[in-house]
Amino acid sequence: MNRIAYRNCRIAPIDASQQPRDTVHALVIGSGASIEWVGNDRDIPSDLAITGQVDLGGRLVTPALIDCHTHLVHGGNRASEFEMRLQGASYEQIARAGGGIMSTVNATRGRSVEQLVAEALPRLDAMLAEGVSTVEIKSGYGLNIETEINMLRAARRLGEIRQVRIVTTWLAAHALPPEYAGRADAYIQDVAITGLRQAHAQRLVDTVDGFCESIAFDRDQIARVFDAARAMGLPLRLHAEQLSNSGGAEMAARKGALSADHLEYLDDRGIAAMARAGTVAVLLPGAYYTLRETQAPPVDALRRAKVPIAIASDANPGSSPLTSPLLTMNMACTLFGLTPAEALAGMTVNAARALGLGDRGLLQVGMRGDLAVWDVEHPAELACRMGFNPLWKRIIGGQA
Ligand code: DI6
Ligand code: FE
Repeated sequence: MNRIAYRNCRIAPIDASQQPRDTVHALVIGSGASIEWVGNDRDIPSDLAITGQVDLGGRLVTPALIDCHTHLVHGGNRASEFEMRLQGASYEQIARAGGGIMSTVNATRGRSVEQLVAEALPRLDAMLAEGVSTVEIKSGYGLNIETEINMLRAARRLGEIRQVRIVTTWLAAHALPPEYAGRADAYIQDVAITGLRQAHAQRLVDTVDGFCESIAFDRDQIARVFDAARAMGLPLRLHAEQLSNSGGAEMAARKGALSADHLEYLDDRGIAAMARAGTVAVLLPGAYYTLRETQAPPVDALRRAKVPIAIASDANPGSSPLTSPLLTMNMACTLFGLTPAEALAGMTVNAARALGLGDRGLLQVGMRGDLAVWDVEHPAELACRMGFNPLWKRIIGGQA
């Protein structure tokens, strides 16, 4: 039985009013991968039978980061659309002209699982290098059953070849492919629901998502996918209120969704429904930045309603080519007005909650020993700097 004491560190408080400086902390992690003891370094109980010690040199420790909303697996890139948008084309115009999500679908359909893994790996590695332990990855660039399933196979494979927990999400209701033009209801039935049954039978699906938007699917169509998912016992999330208000967040909350994501156009009804249901608000500043949106999500109203706020990269080739959790935190503060402490909670405890994972995101006894050790004085530095990575070490399940 291994039991490692990680000593001489400072633990970032989730509440920013507490300073991390004064106390020298230690954490003890057993071979069951969970935190068995945490407290003042001087007070480690002598009867804990510690088998090894690691001196963290007074560095700052946070829970390892969690990116709870990504589209990391896909073929190709969309740099040409970046150029088009710089010349004035809008995201919606590009999508309606057959670019956007569909251009990535065309690139993804031709790829094998191995190719999808190889293309996603550098993106995943960029996240891990910044202290990430857990990444959610969605399908949604196949839009046929075979490719949607291949995307989730690739996501599962990534979790086998790197030390990271991958949460997979079925997002076939992401866009309507041209072969179903004018037949969105048939697509929902034939691909989004039938494919979900098949993927679930292969244990490839952890959560189910949809894109509720005028350029994608309406509330009733998404609700049908959600009802099928609920019958399979799968948790729900939703891309909602990103470009307009279509009442998606309210519908998702009523169906008990773990999270509603984007939310720039969320209204009071949606907020109230989310507060009632305990649905997490996942804010995605990378998409807001990339699309140069001007309407920010209603952060103050979410705070007042006590809706938990998570943040995520939304890593995808079009609206958010962002694979840096630290820059995500920076953008959440600068663009949406989160405090650095809210940004950190948004990438740890509240991100875990958005994924329905109760075993991570906090440095408490019983939680997983997933730590990020940083060469910084104060946790606010994590969100303050841009393009600089102060990670010293990632410790996953107690293993450095
Ligand atoms: N909203 C997003 O931000 C991503 N999907 C979605 O529904 C963007 C997908 C893309 O542009 O490729
Ligand atoms: Fe997204």
